[in-house]
Order: sequence, then C-alpha cells, then structure tokens
Amino acid sequence: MHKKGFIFDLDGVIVDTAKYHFLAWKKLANSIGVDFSETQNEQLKGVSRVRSLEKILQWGNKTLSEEEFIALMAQKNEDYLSYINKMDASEILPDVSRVLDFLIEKQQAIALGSASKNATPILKKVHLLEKFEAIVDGNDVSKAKPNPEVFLIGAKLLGIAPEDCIVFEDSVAGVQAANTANIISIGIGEKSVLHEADYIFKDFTEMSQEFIEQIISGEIQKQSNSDLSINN
Ligand code: B16
Ligand code: MG
Repeated sequence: MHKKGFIFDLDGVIVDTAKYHFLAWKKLANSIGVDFSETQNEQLKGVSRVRSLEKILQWGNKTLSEEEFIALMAQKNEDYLSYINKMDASEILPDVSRVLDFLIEKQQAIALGSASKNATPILKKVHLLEKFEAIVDGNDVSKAKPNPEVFLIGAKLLGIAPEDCIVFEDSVAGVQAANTANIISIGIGEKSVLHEADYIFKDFTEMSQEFIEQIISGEIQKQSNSDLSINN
C-alpha cells in the first residue's frame, strides 16, 4: 500500500479566517492612528502574529514600548477569538471535507501545518480536529514560513519522509517552505500568486479524486523546475 503524508495549511486552505484577522488587525491599527487596508492584510497571510504587528507598525511609522506591543498583541487576539468563537462547520471551505474523507478512506496520513497559535480551537469549532493525526502550529515552531520547520516537524510526526509528503498552501511563504523541504507543493488560490507551487488549484472543488489517487500512487511527483512546468 502506498502511504503519503498530506499536510494542510489552515487559514486560506481549510477555513477563511483571513477575514477575521483583517477585522481584528484593522481595529487595532485604527486605535493607534494607523490605516489598514485589505491589500495590507493580504501581505500578512501566513505571517506570524508578532511579525504581523511589526509590519503594521512599520507601515504606520510607529514605535511602541515592549509592554505596549505585548498588550496590543493580546488585544488583537482577544478580538480575533471573539470571531473564532462564533465559527461552525459551515465555514469549512468547499470540498475540503470531501478531500479529507477520501484521504482517510485511502488510509493516508494527514497533518496540519499552520503558523496560527489558534489552530486547535479553530479545528474544534469546525469539527475537523479528529481528522488530523498530527497538528503542528505556531506554538510548536521557532522559525516562521518560508522556513520549512513547520512542515518538517509535520512529516516527522507522521513518520513519513518529506519527499513522500504533500503540502496544501495558500501563501507564497508556505509554498516556498514546502519547496525548501523537498515536499510536493500544491497551491490553493491564484496561479499568478502561487506560481512557485508544483501544482495549483483555485480551490478543492477543482481537485479530482483521480489526481489525489495519482499522488498516492506516486504518478504525480515534485516538479524539478516549477517555472518550466505546466501546472494543473
Ligand atoms: P494567530 P496559516 C496564519 O495561519 C495566518 O495566515 C496569518 O494571517 C496569521 O497571522 C498567523 O496564522 C498567526 O495566527 O494570530 O492565530 O497565531 O495560514 O499558517 O494557517
Ligand atoms: Mg494560509
């Protein structure tokens, strides 16, 4: 039997929590007199909480004491959690459950690889936690994506070599992290943004069971040069 390790990013792949990060960051930025746009929010995708606040302060040309920085991070997370607490299974992105259930049926190994420190509560809220054999999140890593640490720990916890793993990612940094780890990178989103990925799908509704079966059998492999490949 072929057994591969499938590692899913969370925000933007399983659920769209970027909209809640946006609302919480915008409230925080505006409270210190800094503008915050949806375009700026895009640049925070896959970026850690600390690094996100550093970027917002840079954009607004603000400096804060360490105490203020810590207090604002806590405030942002409190606001963010108020949105998360209202989530339910209806917020799972299209066909994510179909793909997860198919992988389970095929006895594949499944892990989560996210920068979020809130990954476990979010998975619980949408009733997907039990589908994952391993969870690696912002509490487990010291180096943020594009460093491959999060996915290498995921592969290790699954007991599967990185070259037999597959990462689903919506952020450029996450795709780069998978590529550095020699893991097959599957971008979920726009081709123009995720062109470094080995394969790209707009969302999981576009991913056929045949494609997943081909990954499992080893017919679908890492591209040696993504830029020259014809991405799906
Ligand atoms: P938290 P992912 C990332 O999750 C988000 O994309 C990013 O916007 C967020 O700042 C980061 O998690 C940290 O989240 O504040 O909950 O610890 O895409 O890696 O699943
Ligand atoms: Mg993401």
